[in-house]
Formats: sequence, structure tokens, C-alpha cells
Amino acid sequence: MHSPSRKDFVSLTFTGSGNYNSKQWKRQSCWRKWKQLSRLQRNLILFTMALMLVCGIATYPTVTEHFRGLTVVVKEEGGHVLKPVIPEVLPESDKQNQLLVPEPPSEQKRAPDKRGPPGLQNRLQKKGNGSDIQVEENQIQEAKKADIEEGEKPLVNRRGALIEADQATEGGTAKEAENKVDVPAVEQEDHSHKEPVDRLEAVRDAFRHAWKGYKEFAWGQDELRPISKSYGEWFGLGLTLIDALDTMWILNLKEEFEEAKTWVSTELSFNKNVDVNLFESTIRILGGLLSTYHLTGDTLFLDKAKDIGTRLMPAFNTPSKIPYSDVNIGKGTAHPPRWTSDSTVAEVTSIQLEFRELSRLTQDTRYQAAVDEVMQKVHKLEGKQDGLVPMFINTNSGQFTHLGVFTLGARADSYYEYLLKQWIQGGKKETELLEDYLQALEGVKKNLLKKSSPNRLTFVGELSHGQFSPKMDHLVCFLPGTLALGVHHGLPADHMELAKQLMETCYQMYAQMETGLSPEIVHFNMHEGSIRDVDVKLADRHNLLRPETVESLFYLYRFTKDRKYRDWGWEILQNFNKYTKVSTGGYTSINNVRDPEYPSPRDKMESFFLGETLKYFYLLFSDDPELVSLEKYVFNTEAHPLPIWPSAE
Ligand code: DMJ
Repeated sequence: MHSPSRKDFVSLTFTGSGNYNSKQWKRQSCWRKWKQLSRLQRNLILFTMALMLVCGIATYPTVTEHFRGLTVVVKEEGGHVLKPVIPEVLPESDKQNQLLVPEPPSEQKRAPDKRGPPGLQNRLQKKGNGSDIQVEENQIQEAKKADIEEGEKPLVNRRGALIEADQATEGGTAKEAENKVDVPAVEQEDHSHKEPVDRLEAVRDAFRHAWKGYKEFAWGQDELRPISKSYGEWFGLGLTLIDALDTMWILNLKEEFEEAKTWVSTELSFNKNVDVNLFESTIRILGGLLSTYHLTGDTLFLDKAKDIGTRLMPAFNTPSKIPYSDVNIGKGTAHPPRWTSDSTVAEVTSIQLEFRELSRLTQDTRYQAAVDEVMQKVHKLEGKQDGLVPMFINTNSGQFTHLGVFTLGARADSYYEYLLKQWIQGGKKETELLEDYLQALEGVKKNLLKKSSPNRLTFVGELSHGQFSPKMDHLVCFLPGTLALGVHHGLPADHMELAKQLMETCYQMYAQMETGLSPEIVHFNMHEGSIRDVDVKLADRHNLLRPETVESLFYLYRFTKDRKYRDWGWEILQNFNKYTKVSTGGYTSINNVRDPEYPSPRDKMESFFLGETLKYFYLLFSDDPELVSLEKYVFNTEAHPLPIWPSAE
């Protein structure tokens, strides 16, 4: 059967050359159109096509590199530009210079999987596809190399995405800003192919970054709130600036020091109607001014120290001569906290180094007499257990209160520290102080020292009415350093063994956390068969940028020269940079050291981060034992070095 469709098909085939879908028709049509164009139009089209061809050839490598991830978009003055991620090959001369910088020590070459017990490692791995993590790490490292080449700090958020500094918190509420807190590039953990790093310079960089935030958003105020780019007031006395003065001097940050000094000389006034805490203002302000005076020889700081010291003296006008916690430095009045007439034992027994030194410098004995009287009274008090002291003392009766509870953490910690340090400061003559210190250490060994399971870490727990609790504050990590300092000054060698064991424990409080940063409080497991040594309660997971572990690492390194202490410190510094650094300036305390995905910034940079933590990092990495010699100085509990008195005094 011959169907009509077949006819159509034949007809179509017959007219094939006129098919407007055919290539030949298109060619003919284009050619006809081309011939219809004027000469000018033809030249214009030819020129445009030639231009496009040239541009295409020129940009081909850049575009393909970008799609292959070899470049990053970097904001520069005048707009965003593409930067190569792979650094250019160094000229031969530069390569040689690089080799002059010593390789990081071999102990650093730690496999990344060494952090924490297996339980923790599993948790970390579960958080994502292993290969995804590896890709992110590679991107971060590549981006970091590119930024280093550009001479600027790379900015990478928690998930590894490059972000612009300006975008981190700008224009948002504090809450929005929290979600955007960013961190710099992750440091490689495998140090075998790591660039040599100048650790001292890394600390100076960290200080500069913290100072940048303080200067821009909190200048002359007590504390920086780096996320909300604002500040917090406590006493209204420029606490961070004063706490950081001697750190700048020690880190040789001259420019920063000079601008701070100008503020002290032109803006700082203690003639203010404000309530200040006696202990905090003594260790941070009086201590900071005295040590800066000693380091610089500039009497501006001594005058200011005398002013604040004198204004704090009304605190000692109590029935018992045990000082009140609060003083109004403008009115000259003092009072206990509203809810009690108790003071904290650590607070009234950790102001001695500063007031004693003020007396020595001014030849005015009133300061020393007041604080020595406190020590003499506490020395004789009932209520201690094997040299351990309760946490509270009543300003009316002069007696300990809340008996039967003993800790080396909050509210008691620096009592023990200052027993030893006053003895050192005074030329090792005040034997009562030494006796109390040695007895207290025996009390610690007998009542508070235990081992964890499974790794048998030595830790210092707490005692409450005979009941032991395996709770240890991060604050207790001052103890390894203090023990080592005592041995350096001639105390029994077995204290050094204990110092080393506790140092390991304090390091593990960092290393066993997912962020590599210690929580505020840990609970050690003591039951046989425990999976991990350390548990952390939900409410205790914060990190306030505290110094105690770094402080102890500094002492342990100074006295033993064991490089592992430096490497532990280096690890901790990198984790501060990774999880607490805010791109727009400053560092923030965080809420959750167990969540590396979202450590949850608290929007506060404590003054002791500059006063203590960064200073101890610097001293830990410095090879110069004369940089704040421990033969000449004793650090107060806020890391302000005060001179050991010459033996004649
Ligand atoms: C500092 O103010 C001092 O080190 C004090 O003795 C304890 N608390 C902080 C740091 O953690």
C-alpha cells in the first residue's frame, strides 16, 4: 500500500536542497547575509571576533585554575582579586635563609590521631565524612599558604570557608555576630612537612591581634567584647590596658607600649566614685603598675601604684583586720559583698606580694604591715586540715567559715601560691610561710591527690566534710609551676616529680578535648575500666583564655629544658588561634570546648589573656633565661614580675 505519507516523504527528499534546516542552506544564508553587510559592518564584526579570541587565550589558565581551586578570591584595596594559592617558588637566596630557621623539634611530629582516648577520636571522626574533612584541610592549607605569601593572616571560618574580615561581625547584633565568629587557618598537625615557625613571633602576632581589637573597640575600658565590637566595664579603670603594660614591654612591642603609657599618664585617674574588688585590683592594677615600674624605671608607674595602693587601704579597716572584699576608691569606704560579711581566703592572702613591695619602694610601712597582719592571723587559725585552708574567712570574727571544705581551685588557690612566693620575695627568711607551704603540700598529698582511670593521671581533687570529689578546676594548674619554682629555690626534689605528673594532667585537660582547649572544670574517672580519664559537665565546658597551664609549662620548661613542654604550649596557642580568635580583632572566651564545629563565643576577652596567658607563652618560647630571670623576680598571681628583695633587706 502506498500511503500519502510516503508521497510527502518523497516530495521532501526531492526538495532537499531547499530545506532550511540543512547545513548547506545555513551556509548559503549566512554568506548571503554577510555579502549584504557594508564594509564597515564587516570590519567591525571581524575586529570583535579577533579581540574575543585574544582575550580567551590570555585568560584560559586563570579561569581553569580557579575552577580547579588553585586560586582564591581575596579582598584588596580597590576590589576583589584572584590570588594563586600555590606559592611561587622561592628564589634560591630566600630558600637558603629559610633553612637557617631551626626545624621544629621532633616531639612535635605527632600523629593527628594522638589527641585523646579512642572514645574522643571516634566522636571526632563521626562528625563528617573523612574525605570531606581532608579536602577542607587541604583547602585551608592552600589558602593559608597564599595568604602568607601576601603577608596577611588568612581568614577561614570553622568549616574551613574563606571569609572576609570585614564581614565577620559587621552590622549585626551580638547574637548574629556570634554565629559568624571566624578563625584563622588550621595549623598542620603533621609537622614533618611544616614550614619552620617562629613561635615568639606567633605570640607577638597574637598579642597584636588582641590589642588591635582592644584599641579599636574598647580603648581605655576594662575589657574588650570582640564579637559585638564593644566593651565591658568592671571597675572603669582601663583594666586590660594596665594588665598588659609589662607584657608589651617584655614582648618588645614598643609602639603599643608607648601609646598605652600615654593613656596612663594623661587619662588614668583613680579619683573615681567606683567600687573595686580589693584582690582583683591589687593583682592586676597595683601589680601591673609596680612591675612596669621595675621593668622600665619610669616613675609614672610608681606614682600611679602608690595612688591606687593608698586608695585600697580602707579595705583593712575591719574589726578583725581581715580586709573587706570591696573598696570605693573615690570615697575611701569599704564593705563586704551585700550577702555576707565573709571574704574569700585566696583573696585576702594573695595581695601580699604587691603591698609588701609598695612599702619597700615608698618606705611607707603601712602597706606591708596591713597584709603581714593578715598572714599572721591566718597562720594561727583553727579549722585547717593538714595545712589545707577552708575557702571563706569572716571579716568580723577573723575566723574561717564554711569549715570542712577544701580545694586548691577557686577561692583557695593562690593562698598556697603566695605562701611560697612571699617566702621567695623576702629572701627565704620568713620560715612560717615556708612551714605553712610545706605542710599544705603534705595535706594535698594525703587528702586530695588521686589517680584517674584508665591512664592513671595524677590529679588534685576536693574534699567536702571527709568526702572526696574527683573535681579539678583549671585554676589548679598553677600548681605544677609553683611546685617546680619551689624546687628551684631548694625545696625537696620529689616536688618536681609531682610537678611533672600534674603538668601532664593539665596538658591532658586540653588534649583530650575536641577543640584541644581545656574546660573550666573537669571530673576525673577513678573506676577501673573507665573509657576515658576526664568527664566534663555541661555547665563546665567553657574556656576563659585562662593562663594557669601555660604558666606552669613556662616554669617546667625553664627548669627542665624538656622541649615537650614547649610543644604542648605551641599546640595550645594554635588552638586558641583556631577557636577563639576573632577576625576583626581580639580573642573571645568560648562556651563549649567539646564542640569544634561551634565552640560558641562568649564575647569577652579577659584582661588576663594579655596580662598572663600571652606573656607566659612568650617566656615559654624564649631561649633567654635572663628575660625575667627567676633568680631576680617572682611573678605575682597575675603574672606581673616583682623583684626578689636583695638579701640585705
Ligand atoms: C587571674 O586573675 C589570676 O591568675 C588569679 O590568681 C586566678 N584567676 C585569673 C586567671 O585565671
